[in-house]
Amino acid sequence: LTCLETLGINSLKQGDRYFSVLTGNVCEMGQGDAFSAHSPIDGAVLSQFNNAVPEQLSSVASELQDAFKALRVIPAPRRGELVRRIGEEARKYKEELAQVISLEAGKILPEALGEVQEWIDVCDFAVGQSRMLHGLSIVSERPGHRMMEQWQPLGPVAVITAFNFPMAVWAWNAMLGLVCGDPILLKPSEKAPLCALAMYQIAQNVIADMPDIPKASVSVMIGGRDLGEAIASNPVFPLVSATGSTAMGKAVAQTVAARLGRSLLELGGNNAMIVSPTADLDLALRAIVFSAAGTAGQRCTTLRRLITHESVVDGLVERLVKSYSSLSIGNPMEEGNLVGPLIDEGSFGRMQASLAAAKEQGGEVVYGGERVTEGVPASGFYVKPAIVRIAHDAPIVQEETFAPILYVLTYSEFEDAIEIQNNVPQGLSSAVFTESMREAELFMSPAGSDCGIANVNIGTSGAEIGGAFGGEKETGGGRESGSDAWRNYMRRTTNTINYGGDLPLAQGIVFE
Ligand code: UN1
Repeated sequence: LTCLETLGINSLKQGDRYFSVLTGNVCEMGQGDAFSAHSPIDGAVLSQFNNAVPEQLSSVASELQDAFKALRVIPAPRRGELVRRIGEEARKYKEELAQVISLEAGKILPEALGEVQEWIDVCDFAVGQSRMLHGLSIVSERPGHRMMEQWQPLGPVAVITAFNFPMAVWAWNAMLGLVCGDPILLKPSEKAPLCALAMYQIAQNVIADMPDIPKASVSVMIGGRDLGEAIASNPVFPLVSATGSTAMGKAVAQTVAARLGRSLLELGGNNAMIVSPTADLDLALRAIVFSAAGTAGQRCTTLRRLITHESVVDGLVERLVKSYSSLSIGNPMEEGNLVGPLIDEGSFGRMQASLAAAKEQGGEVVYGGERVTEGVPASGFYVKPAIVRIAHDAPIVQEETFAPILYVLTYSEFEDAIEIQNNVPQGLSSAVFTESMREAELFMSPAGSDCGIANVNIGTSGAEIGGAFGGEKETGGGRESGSDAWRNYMRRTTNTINYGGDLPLAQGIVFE
């Protein structure tokens, strides 16, 4: 595995075990249970760790607190320079970084390269932002007074990530958090720990040449659920940013709320696309296949529900089946393959259970769903992406199954399609394919999609970093990456300054 060698990850171990606690100053073994991370490609053991335990958090937390004291007074453009150099390193090692993603998450190389590109893009965005942490100037009602608003660094930020975007999600949070003056502690998915070490190594290489930047600004702890809980309950972290399942997010949010901390959540999606009778079906078809079958259905933005007008549904399903049958499924590191493996056997089991439930609830599997064993590495869980025709009110359609299952539903009136689209607990991404300006505008209006992302004539997945990313309801309400998401990582202060010789009170109060 030359990519690990080139990235210098192999130095982050003792014997055959990687470190689980890394703060730039300290690299330590975890003191908890041993675990190994396997490649979904062929089930091979990729790395061995010991879980970091909650007792190991307190020294890390105090290092991050010290780091914060230094980082918060370094001018933001200098922190931008740190992120600019991290972006340069990510560019330099783009290929190797993508390989690590592919090995650990099973993503096909073009998509893994795209993920590293998200990291690079958000670096550029954050560098610009580092000179635009603007506050407001506010007029005062009092003579000889002036008011303003400033944005100040918030404190150490904990970032808990999922296996499916092991680099991009950290980067959205960390690159912005760093320019905002916050040290970042990453707790990665235990399924993708080497990605975390790769990012750590890239950042530490940069920090080594910038002695004013505290090393612990980019820290990592690898551990299990108990470590996540310890992080969520620790008041050293004013903000906990968590990406993953709704169940995990609810647990984190409640723990953080109990100490009145802030959480930034990006949880499950149950993303839908409405296909209107006016739609450009050639375009829709391409968008559906990438959104539904791409990444083997393992994006939180994956298209899961296709709400199709009854007049076009049969023809569209026929074309979809044809296009699904030509998808090359196999080793994600081999050129030409478009669908890689599921992350593990558990994921395969959940997919099969959902398909069985769909059938029980009157659904018809019109394509796929079964395991592929020919022409793919043994021990990987490769599947044919499934297409299921089912009633829109079948209970299984309410659930996010993190696998490639596309439920095809039908509608007759456009307002009903919007109703169906909104009638799930999640609210991440949505799309409409239509040539009707009225339908497109209605879909994006207050009476339209209730999701954080509402697209017209493009799919539900593959968002650019410039927009605010996230969604409503059980998706958790957070917005990360572009737009004004930087404000999550800062605290707002309101300043009132008296430059006069008198002390007039607000609201005209007389107190003497
Ligand atoms: C995720 O699946 O957690 O919009 C993030 C997209 C990607 C990010 C997905 N840019 O599909």
